[in-house]
Amino acid sequence: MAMFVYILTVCFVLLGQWIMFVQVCKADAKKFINQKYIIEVASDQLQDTDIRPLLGVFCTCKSEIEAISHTTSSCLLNQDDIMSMIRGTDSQLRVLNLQNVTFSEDVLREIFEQGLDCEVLNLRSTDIRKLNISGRFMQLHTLNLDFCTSLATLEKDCFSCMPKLMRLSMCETRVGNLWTTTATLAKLPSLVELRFQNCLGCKDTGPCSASFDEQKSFLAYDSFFSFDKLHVEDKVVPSLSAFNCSDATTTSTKYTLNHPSPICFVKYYREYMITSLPHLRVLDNLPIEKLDRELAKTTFAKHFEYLPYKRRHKESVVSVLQKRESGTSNIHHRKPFRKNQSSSSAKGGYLCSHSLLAAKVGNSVWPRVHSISNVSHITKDDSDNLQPRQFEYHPSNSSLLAFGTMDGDVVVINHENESVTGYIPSFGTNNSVLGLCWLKKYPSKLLTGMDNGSLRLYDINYMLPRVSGSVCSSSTVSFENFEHLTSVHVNSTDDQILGSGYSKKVAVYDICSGKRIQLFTDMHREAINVAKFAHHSPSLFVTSSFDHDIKMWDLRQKPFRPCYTATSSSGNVMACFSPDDLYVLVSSVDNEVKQLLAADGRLHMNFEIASTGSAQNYTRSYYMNGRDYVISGSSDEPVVRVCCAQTGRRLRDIHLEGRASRGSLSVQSLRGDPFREFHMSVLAAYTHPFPRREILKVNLLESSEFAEEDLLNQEQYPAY
Ligand SMILES: *[C@@H]1O[C@H](CO)[C@@H](O)[C@H](O)[C@H]1NC(C)=O
Ligand SMILES: *[C@@H]1O[C@H](CO)[C@@H](O)[C@H](O)[C@H]1NC(C)=O
Ligand SMILES: *[C@@H]1O[C@H](CO)[C@@H](O)[C@H](O)[C@H]1NC(C)=O
Ligand SMILES: *[C@@H]1O[C@H](CO)[C@@H](O)[C@H](O)[C@H]1NC(C)=O
Ligand SMILES: *[C@@H]1O[C@H](CO)[C@@H](O)[C@H](O)[C@H]1NC(C)=O
Ligand SMILES: *[C@@H]1O[C@H](CO)[C@@H](O)[C@H](O)[C@H]1NC(C)=O
Ligand SMILES: *[C@@H]1O[C@H](CO)[C@@H](O)[C@H](O)[C@H]1NC(C)=O
Ligand SMILES: *[C@@H]1O[C@H](CO)[C@@H](O)[C@H](O)[C@H]1NC(C)=O
Ligand SMILES: *[C@@H]1O[C@H](CO)[C@@H](O)[C@H](O)[C@H]1NC(C)=O
Ligand SMILES: *[C@@H]1O[C@H](CO)[C@@H](O)[C@H](O)[C@H]1NC(C)=O
Ligand SMILES: CC(=O)N[C@H]1CO[C@H](CO)[C@@H](O)[C@@H]1O
Repeated sequence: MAMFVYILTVCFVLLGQWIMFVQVCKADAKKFINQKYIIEVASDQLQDTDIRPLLGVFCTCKSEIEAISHTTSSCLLNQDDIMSMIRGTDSQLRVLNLQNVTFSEDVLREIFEQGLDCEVLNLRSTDIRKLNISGRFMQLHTLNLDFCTSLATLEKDCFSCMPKLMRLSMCETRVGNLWTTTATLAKLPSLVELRFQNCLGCKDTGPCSASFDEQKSFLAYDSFFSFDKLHVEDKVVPSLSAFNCSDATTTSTKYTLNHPSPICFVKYYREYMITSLPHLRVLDNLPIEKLDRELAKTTFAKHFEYLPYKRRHKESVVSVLQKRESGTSNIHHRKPFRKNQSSSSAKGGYLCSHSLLAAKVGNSVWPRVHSISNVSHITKDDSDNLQPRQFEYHPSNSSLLAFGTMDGDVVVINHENESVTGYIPSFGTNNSVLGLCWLKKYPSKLLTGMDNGSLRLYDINYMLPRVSGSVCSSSTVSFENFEHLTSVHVNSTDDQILGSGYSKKVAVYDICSGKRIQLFTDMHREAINVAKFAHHSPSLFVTSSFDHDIKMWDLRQKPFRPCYTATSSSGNVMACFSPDDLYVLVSSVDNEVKQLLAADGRLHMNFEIASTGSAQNYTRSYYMNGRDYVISGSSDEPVVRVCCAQTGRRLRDIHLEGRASRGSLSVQSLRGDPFREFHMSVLAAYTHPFPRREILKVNLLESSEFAEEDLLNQEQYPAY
């Protein structure tokens, strides 16, 4: 059927001040019925007093009104006017185009709170920071959020009142978290076309495969009103550009993608989306065929962990608990157990607790995150918050955590009830605490290392929770200085200390005398970032250096030389032993994270985290849940990644950036809680609006999403 466009432009001049264009548009030339109007209002010409007559015009106009378009960005109207204009036409409004409008947050908030009856909503290039949508958008089938460059996260319920939404476009936003985004999108029952980037020139979300002729027939139409008009006619019409989109359907390599949101750079993004959103038919203008779906499933299974501990189906916590109580847990259908009653039942309990963990983690895509280092009531003057620089969980007391600050304070807190147990103020010196290590045999002792090289051993039994003159001098042991110190670690039997720093040296101190007993020089070609003892072998330690090498050492070895050297492709930042000393986890600059066999340094697992391209960025990784999971963060990204240590599959990325303004949060350090599975703490540093730091406690088992998660959250597990 031949299509053409009929345009009638009527110009009203009322009150001598404002201009309204009513443009009547006809898409189907054969039947002059269903006339539609597009009303374009140049809002910057409007004054408050004009609204009433304008609304009058809208109301007398019995035909359907398709759009109110504010095409200019300098809007003189106050927000109430805009709202009354939208409200005044709401029942007739099918298309609302607010493209490029600079609204105050109030207007958007009101629209999101109250909802609209329109079918198409265009918020392209508007300054949306939060999609906190609680209103009902029952008729909405097309939503455009392209170029909303402030939008970083989707609130978890933002799409719960859009039952008919079929097409969603979010090119060039800041959305980056595959996990939370997918969980939010999964709440849209009708969503079939989605994009976070577009095929070059494609204006809408449909598959980019139409012929040129079809495109040309819409040329006049489109140039007349450059908005997703075409969806209104329920025709999927692709771009007007010269790009040959038909290539796209055959091979994805020729497909040129534009304006990606950060989410598109997560490895296997497309496969993850396709597998998680089974109703989707078009993603990023590229149709999803049956084969794509099958391949995506395979890729997903290889690289992602849908639920922890290989659980396949989301279960409710309550049903896992019921099964556990009634003894009908599905564990009996899994691996056959040895016919040893006691070990089988022990194993059963173990698997059951894994089921419970999987159920909880599976149900909480938005982990609970909150700050535990803001203990401002102990600071000298209240304006001066403590700025943590390093922290360590206590190895045997599950409530305790110590942190040292940028200014040299040492604080021991009970992180369960967030009270201060001990506090040693810096007394005005400003040396940062870079190294902290708890002793194992003497659980009240804490070793600290400062950036000026001073090493001290404190006894927390003599530390007071508040400032009180000269503190605990009798209980403090001082050591000989270590120049450029960055890291300290105590040997597993608590008798020696390993110190390393921005140098090629490592020193061994005797803990009783405070004397340096050994100094090894030239252990590496460049600075050593950390030196760590093994957990169980008292004479073994590993060093990681910016010279790209990891070296394993044994103090008993004579002559003294490394047991082996393993090389990374960039400078090493961190190395640590797994709790059972079977593996060494190595993190190098820009997200190179690997697990080596501690015995000989062979590669066991490469976690394949996408690099950011920044050579300056320090990646640090630690173990969580014993050695089952690896958590990794970088000083360039507001993200913590959680991977299964045995399969390398990604369980989840945790984005912390919602807590800060754009680009201002970085992960300085992180640790898995040694007592609570899927709990960790992250040392976050912010640059805006002012520099500050805090320790964030992250609980992957808990979220506000479902009430049932609150059950048994406090359940503790023994240390490994
Ligand atoms: C919206 O703003 C962008 C950049 O500010 C501009 O290129 C584009 O033409 C504007 N669109 C409309 C419809 O005004
Ligand atoms: C979202 O909006 C509701 C009201 O609609 C408000 O109660 C709630 O606090 C808002 N949430 C956020 C995170 O802004
Ligand atoms: C587009 O690509 C298809 C297949 O690659 C080719 O057959 C067709 O001629 C191309 N059309 C244009 C306009 O380049
Ligand atoms: C069951 O296994 C445990 C440990 O694996 C072992 O100590 C015990 O002797 C075994 N019992 C029997 C009956 O085999
Ligand atoms: C720390 O807590 C105090 C109140 O306890 C609050 O006033 C202050 O804003 C908090 N600081 C930060 C950085 O969150
Ligand atoms: C942990 O430390 C706190 C504070 O020092 C103490 O009250 C508590 O009894 C300790 N718990 C254990 C199990 O030692
Ligand atoms: C926190 O817990 C510890 C030991 O469990 C207790 O001694 C202390 O009084 C508690 N502090 C607060 C503020 O509840
Ligand atoms: C601490 O640092 C500030 C600024 O960095 C400096 O002005 C001050 O003199 C320092 N104080 C000491 C005791 O070193
Ligand atoms: C290092 O700093 C600490 C406290 O900040 C101070 O007590 C110590 O004397 C300093 N050591 C050196 C060598 O400057
Ligand atoms: C660590 O502990 C063992 C066992 O007590 C001891 O022989 C060794 O000298 C200690 N220190 C080092 C650095 O190995
Ligand atoms: C700790 C560190 O080196 N952080 C760097 C990360 O990268 C940014 C720039 O990408 C630097 O400004 C930081 O100093």
